[in-house]
Amino acid sequence: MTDPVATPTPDEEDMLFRLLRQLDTAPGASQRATAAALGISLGLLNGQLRAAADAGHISISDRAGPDKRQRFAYTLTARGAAEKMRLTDQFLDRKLAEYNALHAELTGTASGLSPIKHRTHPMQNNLAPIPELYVSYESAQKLKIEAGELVSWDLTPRQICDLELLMNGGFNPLKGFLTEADYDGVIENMRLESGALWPMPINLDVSEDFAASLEAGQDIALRDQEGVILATMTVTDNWVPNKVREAEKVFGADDDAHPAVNYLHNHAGKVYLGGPVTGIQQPVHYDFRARRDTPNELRAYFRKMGWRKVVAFQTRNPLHRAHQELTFRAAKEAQANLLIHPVVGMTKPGDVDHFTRVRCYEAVLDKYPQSTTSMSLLNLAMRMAGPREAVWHGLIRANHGCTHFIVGRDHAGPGKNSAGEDFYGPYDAQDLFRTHEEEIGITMVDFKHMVWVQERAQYEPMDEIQDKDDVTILNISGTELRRRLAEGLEIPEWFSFPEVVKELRKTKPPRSKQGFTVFFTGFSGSGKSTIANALMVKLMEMGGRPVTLLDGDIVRKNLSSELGFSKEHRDLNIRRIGYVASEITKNGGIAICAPIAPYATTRRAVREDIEAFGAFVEVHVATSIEECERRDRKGLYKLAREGKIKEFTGISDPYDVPANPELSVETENVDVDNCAHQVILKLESMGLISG
Ligand code: PPS
Repeated sequence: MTDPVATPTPDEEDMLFRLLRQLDTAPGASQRATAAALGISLGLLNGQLRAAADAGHISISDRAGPDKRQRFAYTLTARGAAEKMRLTDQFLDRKLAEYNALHAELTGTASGLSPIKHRTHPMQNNLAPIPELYVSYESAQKLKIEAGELVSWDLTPRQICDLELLMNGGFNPLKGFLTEADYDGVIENMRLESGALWPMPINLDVSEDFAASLEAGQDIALRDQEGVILATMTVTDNWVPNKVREAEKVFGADDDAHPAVNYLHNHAGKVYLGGPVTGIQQPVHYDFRARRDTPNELRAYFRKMGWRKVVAFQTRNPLHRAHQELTFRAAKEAQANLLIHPVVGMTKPGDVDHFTRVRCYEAVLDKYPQSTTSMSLLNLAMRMAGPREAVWHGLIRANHGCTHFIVGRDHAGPGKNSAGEDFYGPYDAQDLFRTHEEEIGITMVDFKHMVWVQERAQYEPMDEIQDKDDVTILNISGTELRRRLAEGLEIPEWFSFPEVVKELRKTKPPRSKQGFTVFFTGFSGSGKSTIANALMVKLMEMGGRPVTLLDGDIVRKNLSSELGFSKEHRDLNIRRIGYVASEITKNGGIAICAPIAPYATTRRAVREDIEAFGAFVEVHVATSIEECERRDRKGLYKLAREGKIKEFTGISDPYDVPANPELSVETENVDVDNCAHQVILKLESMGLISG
């Protein structure tokens, strides 16, 4: 005979309801805080938790708390969530009955209110709230103080973006940075250990020294760049990844021309940490606050507006007429409302900055029917991983409550590889998305390339044009648009909106009015400083923009006076020069740098920093080491040969000859004036100075 199952008493049900509600709102709170919120003892709470776990209402995972003592996290299971919903209805019905009785007692009449059948139909999946990793406000205040004692990691800009989407549910089902097992699955077959689809490794990459200082299971605080604690993380996994494998599997090739592969090898830390995250607060954004929404805020908005179908448009570029046509068509095809969902976290190096883009989006938004379209900004750090990225974007948009997602031609494409070919086929992203569409939980609205058909004065998908030979097909590529902006040329009305073009022209004045950097590199004594000085004077004579010379020797006397010539110190020295030059470039000035800068990777990093704001002109002063040694103007080569100066470039230290400098100048048998003139001609040909 089986034991009769005891029916719970109303008090027991009430207790269970309050417990589930509390664990749902503050799953990461300490037992003490949970017991206090429920007004019961710790002993009683423990009994309740055990019973709820036995009944399958909650799952318990353990982790070391900030105080390093064992601590548990509680998550409502699907059964627990359903039970909470049932008990909520029951609770509301009871309260209503109590109210009706009171109303009758006080007024002698019925209140007229009748029980509403709450959620008789479960809330539409994409509109119901999704789990976040934040603790309640009260717990966050406490945890913040406790976390102040923890070892902390200062997050990089990319990690801040990742953390924000982890915490607010944008990366649901991730509960933290990937563990090693999850990472392996994601790399190999786009699956977490649980089997769930997830195409992108989301890791906390750190330095070897920091990783070595941690114990297994240790809690760390994650801080933003101002030192604000955003979250704590329990480090369960700590490993050195095989980055070549990651590059090949995730990005399709171990080629530094891919921005994410370059990031992986040249910026990301050598060690990865994995483990669950407890969210304390959102990263602070001072810009466009009203335009930023968490997944749950967007879901609530769609609920409120009654938007049952929403098609999302992902973009990292300003919107032009082709985009508008494409989004109109997508909304019509899906019979859905439209969400313009641009990425404002990190996009492809060299993209139009997000401040300008958002101003452009706002101008275009006026051209959409107001009640059908909305815009929200997504603080995502893109990887430009084409097909995998499209699947990832789909999952993120599904988490944000969207039902449809536009995937166009070359979605999140990184451009050309180092052999000058595309990394991915133009429709690879659509193909991979289609394979996983059901699991992603969002319907793809695929689009072919949109082009302007002059005779019909409208945009049409290229593959739908039947009379290609009889009509004039026009298109302006991103590269062509950049060229027209850089050279101050006309941008036709059929291509973009006057408001957008005006915004773009404001931030992207013609090249001859932008800031830029001339970066000389070469051996000591090659003639860098002499040519740089001559160039400076010539540019000052022309006038128009302030010119600053950051000469190797001068920098080492001022900015880098404490540094020596180890690889680490040289890199630091060059990064400092790069930083100053990028600030000058950003503010419309001309920076001339003349360090040895022997390492190609460091020069590339500086190039990237500067190209975000203006042109970077690398000039290799290609004087041979033999000639430099023969000149030996400072007597240093002699000392280096005698071993009195160690790590001397070209004698006892390496120099990576630039592979693709904008200009290479020979100084043997050519005078300084001529060398400087060659640079001037180069600047003219690049449109940086007017002839
Ligand atoms: S680096 O590698 O770019 O950081 O070097 P840089 O700051 O340009 O070096 C500036 C000058 O330092 C003198 N010097 C040396 N150069 C190379 N190797 C060693 N070990 C070294 N020790 C001192 C050298 O004269 C550099 O001057 P110029 O001629 O300006 O390149």
